[in-house]
Amino acid sequence: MDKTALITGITGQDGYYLSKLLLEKGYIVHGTIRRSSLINTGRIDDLISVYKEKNKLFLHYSDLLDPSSLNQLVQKISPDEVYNLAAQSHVAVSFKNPVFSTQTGTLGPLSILEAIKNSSKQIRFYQASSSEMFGGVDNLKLNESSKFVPKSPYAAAKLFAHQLNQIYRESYGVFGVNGILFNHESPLRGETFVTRKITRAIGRIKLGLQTKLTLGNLDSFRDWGFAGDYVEGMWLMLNHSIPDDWVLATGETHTVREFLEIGFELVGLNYEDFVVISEKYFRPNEVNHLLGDYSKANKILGWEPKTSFNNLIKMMVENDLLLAEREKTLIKNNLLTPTWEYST
Ligand code: NDP
Ligand code: GDR
Repeated sequence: MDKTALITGITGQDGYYLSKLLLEKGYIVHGTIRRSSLINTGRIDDLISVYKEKNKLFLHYSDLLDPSSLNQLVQKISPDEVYNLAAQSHVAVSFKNPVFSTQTGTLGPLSILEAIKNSSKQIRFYQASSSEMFGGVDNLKLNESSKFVPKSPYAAAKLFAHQLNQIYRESYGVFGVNGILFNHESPLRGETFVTRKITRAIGRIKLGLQTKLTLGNLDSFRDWGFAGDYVEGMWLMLNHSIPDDWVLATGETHTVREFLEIGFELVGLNYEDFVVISEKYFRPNEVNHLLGDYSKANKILGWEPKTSFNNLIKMMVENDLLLAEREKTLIKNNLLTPTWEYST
């Protein structure tokens, strides 16, 4: 019998890579989508076109703030595995929308855990925990035993869900897994996260569609990997014999400035000629340094990152050069209004 998975946040970056992986493994995948004024399945449209008609992929309206919808889905689908990827995932936005960010980050996983606890089936649960929970207070290599010092509403909500999952594991025997993932990026990364904001700008600047790039703190360090590698780790964790907490990272850290240097060099430009710094993009509290130690996942699950920092940037820049070319053609044919700089 094919396994069944329920994925919240299937329309996000990780939702795409994870559902693709599971569908290719033969899973039946159910995903939750939010009602929005525009159709928001852009990232997964290619999967929908292949797998929906084969009755392998199903989409359901739900929201992390609606426990009844999550409970009904768990009951109706009775999945083997639930991956809770949905979240208001932007750290800077969590300072601006703290209530929504906290409610989605806490009530969502709590509702799912309650539904799983009350199910007669042993449903495995994956919670998308985050390296943001560590707070980057010193320059250590961080692992599963490192101290958590959350520095944003986003991180505090993630830590609540992380600990709640441990509590349900210990109290009720729920098969709850926490994946503490360090930053992972891809050509499908949201365009307001720093890496994608940079590579989108590189493509547009190279093709004359944009003249400058406005950013905040260039000196923070992040351990950046490729999202496609990380979703394999999620699946390995959930299919391990015991539920546990796991760090996925690359074991390398780089500054935003290094990302800029390498990215702009790939198209023969110098980032210093285009980057403008604005207070607008500085956060009330910054996580200065993140570096992960994935040795536990490597030793026990056999997981390791496959994509280097330079190859990740190259993949993203190449994708965004193609997007800029397409955009340029649409503008030339009066099918699109030029936008000089994307900023949110
Ligand atoms: P994205 O922001 O790309 O995707 C988030 C998903 O959550 C989207 O599908 C979004 O829907 C959905 N969503 C947001 N709010 C709600 C809500 N109230 N109810 C239901 N769905 C909602 O994030 P990623 O794919 O990058 O990340 C996946 C998860 O992993 C997130 O929980 C994130 O916090 C966590 N994480 C990510 C890391 C990374 O580097 N990418 C690192 C560590 C953890 P819509 O498309 O409609 O907006
Ligand atoms: P992060 O990712 O906060 O690490 O969270 P983000 O790309 O937003 O920021 C990384 C670093 O870049 C600095 N920065 C800017 N960031 C943004 N977004 N926009 C800017 O203009 C800008 N200029 C500089 C930031 O200050 C920060 O230091 C991501 C998310 O995916 C979370 O959901 C996830 O949990 C963590 O990674 C691990």
